[in-house]
Amino acid sequence: MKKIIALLVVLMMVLAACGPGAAPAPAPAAPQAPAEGQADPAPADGGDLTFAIITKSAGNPFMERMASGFETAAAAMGINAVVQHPVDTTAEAQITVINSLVAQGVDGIAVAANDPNALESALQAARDQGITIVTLDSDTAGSSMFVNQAGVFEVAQVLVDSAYDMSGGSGQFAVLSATSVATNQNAWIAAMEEIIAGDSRYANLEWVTTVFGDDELQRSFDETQSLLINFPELRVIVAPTTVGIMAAAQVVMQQGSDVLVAGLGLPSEMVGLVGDDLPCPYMYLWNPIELGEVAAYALNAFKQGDTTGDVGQSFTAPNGNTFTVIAAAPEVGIVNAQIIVGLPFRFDGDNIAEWALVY
Ligand code: RAM
Repeated sequence: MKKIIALLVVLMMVLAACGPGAAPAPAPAAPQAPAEGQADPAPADGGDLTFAIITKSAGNPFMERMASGFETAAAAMGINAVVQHPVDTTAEAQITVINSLVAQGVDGIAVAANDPNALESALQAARDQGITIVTLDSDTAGSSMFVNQAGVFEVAQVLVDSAYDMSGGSGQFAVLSATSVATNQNAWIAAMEEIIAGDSRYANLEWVTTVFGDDELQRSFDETQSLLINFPELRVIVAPTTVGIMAAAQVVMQQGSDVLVAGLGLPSEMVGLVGDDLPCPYMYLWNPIELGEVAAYALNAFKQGDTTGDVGQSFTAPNGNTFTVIAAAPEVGIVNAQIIVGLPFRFDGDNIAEWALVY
């Protein structure tokens, strides 16, 4: 009997080691339920705080995962959460939501900004009411801290290297981005330009154009089709957006094109499109659920006086991770001091199916 139990224990350990959590470092953390018996890190005031998250837009599964992480972390801290998905990826749609949250008197807002500047006065009005503002995913003026999913240059480097590798080191590639004013995509694009200009290894890559699908599926389909028509020599499409990469990979697949697709994709949307002999040999992302969680932790760190958002400060989140505030990077459009959640993680034919179950 003892032998059978010992065997079962070993079997369980092996199975656990094979799960997504054992993916090669740096693996994005899988969402975790709070351990039983673990005290809730309830806010000092007894838990009557309300935090809101404003995503880039409705209908984007990446944004939905991010919002769910925010809700889960807020609930674990005893904080009420409000989720707002604006009608489209515009600043106007977000300003409407910000104004209504100010009227409701929430205590904190985390926003994935659709514009680098246009939200500033609405956010300032919120701050004048004592509402704490952090940005996540995409930064904007008017926030106290940017919760950055991964270092800008780390993301740009994997995008450039994907283009280099998938093109065989030379030839044409194009970028299919989100909106033309999206801070996060523009930061990665600016950093890609710098990386390519600064290394002769990339001298034979030709970046033919950057087009914008506005994180709308139809627009991204249309832009991909135009790329395939306008650039018959194109080798790679790099899409630094989960909406864009899925649209591009689907079009390439439907048309039987040889163009390869690289970029940032949500595993659950990219199953069947990522892997050997598929349009996207591999792609990168981070854990959107964890990103939302960390934004809730950051808002609470402000409320509890654990940080004022000044560069050099550190705070430890309820998940045990310590975040250190680092400087803004205005040269790539990140105007607020920031904390970095993790690193881009690679998904390929070997791990896409298991990660698709997580996010
Ligand atoms: C899309 C959005 C989001 C970005 C991801 C990678 O869902 O544009 O802002 O971070 O892609």
